[in-house]
Amino acid sequence: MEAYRYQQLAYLIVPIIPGMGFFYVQNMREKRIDFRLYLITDRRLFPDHHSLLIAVEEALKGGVKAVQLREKDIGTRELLDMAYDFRSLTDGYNAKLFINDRVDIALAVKAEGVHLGNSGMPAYAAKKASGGNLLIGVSTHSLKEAVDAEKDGADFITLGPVFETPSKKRYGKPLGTDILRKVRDEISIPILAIGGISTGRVEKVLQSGAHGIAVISAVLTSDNIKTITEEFMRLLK
Ligand code: TZP
Repeated sequence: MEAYRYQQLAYLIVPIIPGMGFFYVQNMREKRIDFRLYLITDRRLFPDHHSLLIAVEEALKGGVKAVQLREKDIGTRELLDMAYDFRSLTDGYNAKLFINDRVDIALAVKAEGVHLGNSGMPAYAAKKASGGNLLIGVSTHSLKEAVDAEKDGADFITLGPVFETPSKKRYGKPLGTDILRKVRDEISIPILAIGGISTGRVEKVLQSGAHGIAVISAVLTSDNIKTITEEFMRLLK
């Protein structure tokens, strides 16, 4: 929490130091959580990798600026190939790329960040391993996990499932929206609400303290991915 506060203070102070300010702020800007819609992949929704790429490109056309490649059950070579493809794609739309769990792959493809599960590598270790060059997102499912993630040096968290999700069993019982406020009161890093988020639920989660949302199915199973992404972007402005 402290580190985040100093970082926010630096954004205000550094620009007024003549000369050095520009480069410092340029560098820091890269590290900000400047997105409110975080699109997470699930290749099982598609017949093949290529169809997933096409779907994600539609979302990029609709304005999404942060994509997490979350393909847990494939080998390193295949994941690396996918990550390179996603890097080229996201680069073309000036969007950030996050790789789930794999700091090595995030570094190899020059992703902006890594997204960690709460039972894998802790944020401080990922930060150290990347020399501070990766943004760190952490998946959390309770107040305690959220507080721990911030203490460990996460730059942002996803918190959920807030609502029932199509894949309910895999992610556990819905937490409801009250948890967002409780967590908001305890931590300073941005919270992205996850789990069953649809366009109709955006307002509620923002009012409850979320900085933004993370989604899989609302975007990737839509008949018009570009349009639904545009709608999310409009609601999250
Ligand atoms: N973690 C908690 S819920 C969830 C993850 C990865 C899945 C969210 O998927 P959807 O389809 O947006 O509900």
